[in-house]
Amino acid sequence: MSLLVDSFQEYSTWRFALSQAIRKYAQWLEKSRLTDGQVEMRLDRALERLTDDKLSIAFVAEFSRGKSELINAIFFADYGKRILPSSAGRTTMCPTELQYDETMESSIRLLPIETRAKHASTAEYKMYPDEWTIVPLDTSSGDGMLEAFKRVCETIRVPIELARSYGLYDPQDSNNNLIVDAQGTVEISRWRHAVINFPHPLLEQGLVILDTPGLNAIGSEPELTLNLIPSAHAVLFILAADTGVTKSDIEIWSQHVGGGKQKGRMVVLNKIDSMWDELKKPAEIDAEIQKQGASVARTLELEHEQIFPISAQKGLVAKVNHDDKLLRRSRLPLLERALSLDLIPAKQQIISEQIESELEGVMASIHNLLQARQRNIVEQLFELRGLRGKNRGVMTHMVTRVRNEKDEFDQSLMRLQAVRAVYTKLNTEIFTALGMEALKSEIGTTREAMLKSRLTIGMRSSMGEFFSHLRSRLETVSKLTAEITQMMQAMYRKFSEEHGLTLRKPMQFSTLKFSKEIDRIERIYQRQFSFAKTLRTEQLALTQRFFESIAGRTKETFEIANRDVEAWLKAVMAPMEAQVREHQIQLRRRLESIKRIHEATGTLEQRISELEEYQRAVETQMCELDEAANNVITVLRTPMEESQLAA
Ligand SMILES: Nc1nc2c(ncn2[C@@H]2O[C@H](COP(=O)(O)OP(=O)(O)OP(=O)(O)O)[C@@H](O)[C@H]2O)c(=O)[nH]1
Ligand SMILES: [Mg+2]
Repeated sequence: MSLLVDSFQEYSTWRFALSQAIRKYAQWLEKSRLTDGQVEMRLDRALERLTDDKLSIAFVAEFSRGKSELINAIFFADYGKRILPSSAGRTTMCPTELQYDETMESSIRLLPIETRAKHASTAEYKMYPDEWTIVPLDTSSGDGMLEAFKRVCETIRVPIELARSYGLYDPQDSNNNLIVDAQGTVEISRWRHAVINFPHPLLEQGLVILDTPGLNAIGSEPELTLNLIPSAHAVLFILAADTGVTKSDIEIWSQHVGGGKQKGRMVVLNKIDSMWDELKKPAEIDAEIQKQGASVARTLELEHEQIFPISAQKGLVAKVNHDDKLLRRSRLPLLERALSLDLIPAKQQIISEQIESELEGVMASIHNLLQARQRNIVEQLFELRGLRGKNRGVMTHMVTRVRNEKDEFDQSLMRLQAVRAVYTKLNTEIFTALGMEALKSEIGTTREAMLKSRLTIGMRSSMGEFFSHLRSRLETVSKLTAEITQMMQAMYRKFSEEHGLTLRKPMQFSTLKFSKEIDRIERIYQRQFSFAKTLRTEQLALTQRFFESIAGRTKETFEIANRDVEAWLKAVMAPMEAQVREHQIQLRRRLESIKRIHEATGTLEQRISELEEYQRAVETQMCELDEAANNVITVLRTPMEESQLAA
């Protein structure tokens, strides 16, 4: 197996070890009765993030550059044959995702092309299984799989008018190379999107592979440009040595891959075997490959090292026949190595930072709680030991003192009630600004305005308004959360100064990542639509379809924002409530034990030794807690063996 496969497996092992450590920590908390709903929720979120973690790799290129062949060579050589159909001319007709979701049977789900006539994005259609044609997949037979996979390539002939209304045929587009036959029909893909679900070991571990069709199809499916390609962790852009860099290659590169500015974007120069001329010396051939690589780098404005010359076909053949010499010659292992070095450590770092920030708060609040408990015991012991050999007068004085302390604390609790009321009010305001209902109505209004307008200018202004409304909603949320942070900070300070509670400063909620996402969506929209004044039918159809994808993507963004802000709201309030509860209990206990000693219903020494025993128990708890927490942190911060990756 390749290095990429190995290091991906290692990454999965790490994720599993981390889940185990978090589970152990959670179990310990439960055993020690230190959890509450809020803590549980946050630990669950971290665990969910780990199990749902996906690694997606997209293969993007003009048709026939060898995308499908390269996927076969990197991932599916162990089937001993070509699993994804790959042949001359257009083969992959629609975007194809390969993944494994264990809640679904092995199958190919195909979304009919007719759905393009409706205003819904593929992402939305994914929520309605009945809209898809399902082809069962028999994974025990390689031939059976191959047959089933061919369905993805099916085409139909439709009248030009229909193709135009789907946004698939535009006579004025110079990249358009659909041929109209005598009956006035053109050949288009039968499907709009395909999802292949089967339990391949890598897919089981969360790998998602995206195979795409050439420029025509990429440009007409906004879901790809807006969502699937930008969100892929790695994008491999493929050129072919026999065709060189064509105009449409460059268009795909700059419009859809994003010009290589993002991390994890790689350029593959495929089919170098077309340069393996028997009459030339190996050194000469190498020099030619070098030269072409350098020329590609110049054209795309990249460093030479960023271009990977390979032969996918020879790589696949070499793997199937266990021919090491040919495999080396195909240079496929060099690409795989670069991909794993580029991709997996970065992915691990992202997820470990996310999990750490999620857990940090939980761990600190539990730690502080136990520490407060310890401090309380120390104070009580000090108090009680001081009573040894004292007369009743001193004890009466003591009872009064503790009672006063309790009264003062109760006063503060009243003030906390008032803060809670304001907090609830601000909560409501946040969800009004960020709520899905509000977003849906923004989308509705914009959609209507767009349908009415046939002029670019009208369309532009309604889109512009849409984005600026979304931004101002996020700004409102930002202001409201800042207000809450300030209020909570004041409350935290008060409780720590007046009652000795230790609370971590509440963290500020940031809407930055959401407004960045909105900016990103708007940028893609602007890059795509620099049309003339009046829109032609197919441009209109495309813009409207594009809007549906934008709407879908913003809905997703808002859903995440809602979830995040909800978790944050709990995280600022819950630790304080837990500590306040704890402090209340301790004060009551203290008062009771002093009262009992005062009324001579219990003895001082008995109470002292009870407390000492409790102190030892809490100390042990603290040690256990630190151990469980440290264990999680250690796993979290263990980067995958660099040496292994570099091997
Ligand atoms: N000589 C040579 N041919 C290759 C190589 N890789 C792919 N091919 C051939 O190129 C043709 C296209 O390959 P595909 O894998 O179907 O290309 P694709 O990019 O998936 O094309 P579409 O699905 O049509 O968008 C097929 O005939 C392959 O056999 C290679 O490394 N060397
Ligand atoms: Mg293909």
